[in-house]
Amino acid sequence: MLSNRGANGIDGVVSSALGASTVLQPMYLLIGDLSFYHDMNGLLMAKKYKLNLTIVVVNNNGGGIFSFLPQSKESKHFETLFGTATDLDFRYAAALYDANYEEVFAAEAFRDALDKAAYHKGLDIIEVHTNRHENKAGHDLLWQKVADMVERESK
Ligand SMILES: Cc1ncc(C[n+]2csc(CCOP(=O)(O)OP(=O)(O)O)c2C)c(N)n1
Repeated sequence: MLSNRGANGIDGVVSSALGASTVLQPMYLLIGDLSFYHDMNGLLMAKKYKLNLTIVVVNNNGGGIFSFLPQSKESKHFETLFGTATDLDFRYAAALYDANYEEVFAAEAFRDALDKAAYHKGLDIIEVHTNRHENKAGHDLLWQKVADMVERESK
């Protein structure tokens, strides 16, 4: 069993996955852009020790989780305090640490990138672009559908 220091917290997620990659292969890390950014320094170990890990960065340009919390209604301060978009282009982080880099916008391209990474030794970073607002709207729609169904069934 491998574990990080707790069930939540964005500290050390990249480093933990790199550590895991040394004892288990193949190894993949699925991570948000802020969590990735928060532990980007950990990538030095991948370069230094030629570690074999595929990182999928779901880049919705900020902390998407907070859109689901009550403070998301505080429009004046929300983006500055919680959304925290970085507008970073992670291809340069990949270049800094000699990682293979792919940027994908669609499911098929994502599958191709995963296939390629499976055959490539070393560090692969696949950046998947998503949209926080569309994600929240999609969840709201699903929740409403479930609520409607439950209501219908309970009558
Ligand atoms: C060390 C630490 N600092 C701050 C937080 C608060 N926090 C929880 S989730 C999160 C943002 C996560 O953003 P991202 O990784 O991009 O994932 P998303 O929510 O967009 O899926 C932050 C800052 C935390 N959990 N741990």
